[in-house]
Amino acid sequence: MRECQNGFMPSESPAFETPVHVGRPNLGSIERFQELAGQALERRWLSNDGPLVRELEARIEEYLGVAHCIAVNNGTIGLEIAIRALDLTGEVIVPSWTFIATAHALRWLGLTPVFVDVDPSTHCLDPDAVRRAITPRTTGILAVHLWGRAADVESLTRVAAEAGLPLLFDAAHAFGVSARGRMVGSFGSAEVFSFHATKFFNTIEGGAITTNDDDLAGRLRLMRNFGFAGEDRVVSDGTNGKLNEISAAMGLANLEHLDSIIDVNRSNYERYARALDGVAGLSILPIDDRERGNYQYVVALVDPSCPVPRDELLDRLRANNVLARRYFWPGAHRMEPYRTLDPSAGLRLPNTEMIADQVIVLPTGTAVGDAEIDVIVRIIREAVGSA
Ligand code: T4K
Repeated sequence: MRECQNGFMPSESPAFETPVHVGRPNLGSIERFQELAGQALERRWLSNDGPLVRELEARIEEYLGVAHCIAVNNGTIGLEIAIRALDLTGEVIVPSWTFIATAHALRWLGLTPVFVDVDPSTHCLDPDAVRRAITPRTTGILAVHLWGRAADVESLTRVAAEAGLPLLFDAAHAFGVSARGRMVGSFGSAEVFSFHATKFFNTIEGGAITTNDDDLAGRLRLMRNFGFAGEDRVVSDGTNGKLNEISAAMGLANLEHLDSIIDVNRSNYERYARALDGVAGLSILPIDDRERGNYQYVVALVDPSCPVPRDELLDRLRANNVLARRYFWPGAHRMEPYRTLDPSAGLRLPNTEMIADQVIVLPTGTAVGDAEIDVIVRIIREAVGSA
């Protein structure tokens, strides 16, 4: 018998023989990927601004309606390059309710993340709380479109403009998502996507920074490649943020199937929402269907009125080989080094603390079919019903 994440021992006969995961990669056409990757191998051009990377960047610019896409080797490096290119220093406002990479990117560069609370109805930064948290030491705002729900871009843009601060978006979850009818990718000074294998659109590892600012785009391109402006001319700080050609091949192959992947995600999301409707104390975080969504996360919220505590329900799922996750528990402010640096941060983050105790992310994506969802729903309903 294996031991589950929370120390719970699985029963002898789990509902699934092989695990059903959160984060199973979506694959477009494997043949198309092999064809494109094969071309790269034959060209013997494998990295450093290759033709597949350029093609991927052009396709993304067109899809998002943004002037510049700078492909990078992962979302975290993308955030770090954008933070450097925007000259952020000192303190930057950021949610604690996000994947740890958002805060860590700041800290890795010697900046101080100042955690601000989120709006419980969207799980994204609360613009009023941001306004109240701005001090003379604040040099920027790093907002997150969590779960692929766009943050309140209008209010955040207004708050940033009033304070004269750059606004950067962590759009790791928000490829293919719109806000106010406009694709995420051209809000704020820049936006940073992750194309990690677990994202609904993936380049294995990868990401992109997008912006409409020509000067900023120039700085971002330089910084992605060690600051090289020519073969032996280095004109700025820089790092190695380059995406390789095999990853770009995966991106191009997956891009051709983007709409059908979103259709599957949406259908999975709706199946869960319908089937779990009415379960006591459990709800699915709604998605604003006036906007385009990618539906890549199915976020179940288990509130205190649910007869089964969240962690017990998670244990029950995991005992049945449903590898659901309690992302992003317990919140960045309760992880190191932030916990030690500011042990009382939770007092200023009541919504984050509440949400962190409620979330279970359920498996979805093209590897999860109707039959699996029906079984997962049955496990949840039985757990709640028998409590
Ligand atoms: N900002 C935000 C808001 C983010 O969510 C992320 C990343 C970033 C920034 C940084 O972007 P990147 O630098 O990563 O591009 C995963 C991903 O590694 C991470 O990219 C993602 N967010 C985060 C939400 O999820 P873990 O620690 O949960 O990964 P892991 O290894 O536990 O895998 C998750 C699930 O996926 C497991 O059930 C296994 C499954 N899986 C995973 C891989 C890689 C597969 O089935 N196949 C696979 O190939 O972080």
